[in-house]
Amino acid sequence: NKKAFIFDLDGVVVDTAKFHFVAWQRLAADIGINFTEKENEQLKGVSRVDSLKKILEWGNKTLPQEEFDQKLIEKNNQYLSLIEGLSVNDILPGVHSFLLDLKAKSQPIALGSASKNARPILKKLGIIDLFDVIVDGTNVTKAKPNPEVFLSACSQLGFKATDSIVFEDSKAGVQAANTAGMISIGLGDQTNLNEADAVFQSFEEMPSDYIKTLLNT
Ligand code: B16
Ligand code: MG
Repeated sequence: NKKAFIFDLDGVVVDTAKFHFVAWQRLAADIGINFTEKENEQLKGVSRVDSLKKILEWGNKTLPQEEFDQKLIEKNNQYLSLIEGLSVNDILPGVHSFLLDLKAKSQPIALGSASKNARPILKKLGIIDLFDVIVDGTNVTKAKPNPEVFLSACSQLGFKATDSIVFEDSKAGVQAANTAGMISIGLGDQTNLNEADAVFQSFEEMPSDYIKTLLNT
């Protein structure tokens, strides 16, 4: 019995949200916008371009196209310097053993992330080889909650959407999985992720035989 196991990256495999936050906050401050942690929550799973659009909207500012593009480059450079030191120790609790358990059971594993930095991050974490398929911000055109990223991952693995399970920390990502007809497992805050089929605070909170449960759904 096999299923396609599809993982979001930021907030599921690794806690990069705090680095995105710092980088966006510096950028916002530069253009005179006060950017809060609560607003950052709404940028989870949202692409880089759309994130900047939202920040400008919240701050009631506009930027000429050239400056907009320049700001995106600055934000990413800032972000890349913040994640420079990422290592195996930054994998979120319970994720590594969960992935290894799936491997031991010969279950297919994919990444479904909006990030354009997904591959270098997985390399830094030392787990890129555990993923059979990687779909990230460099491969998709439609951002979550559009299901493109997850549908592409499951079809590349050769599975039907209804035989796929998505692990997500963002509302938009849970909605994408649901729209695709996949099983959605939320990681994080129950209130924010109430549309998911199941929610856990972290992988450590999952019952030890949860993979078995998922394989029988
Ligand atoms: P980048 P995920 C998303 O990754 C992040 O949650 C989101 O905050 C970020 O803006 C987006 O990737 C784009 O990332 O700037 O690295 O291309 O959660 O879909 O893995
Ligand atoms: Mg995420």
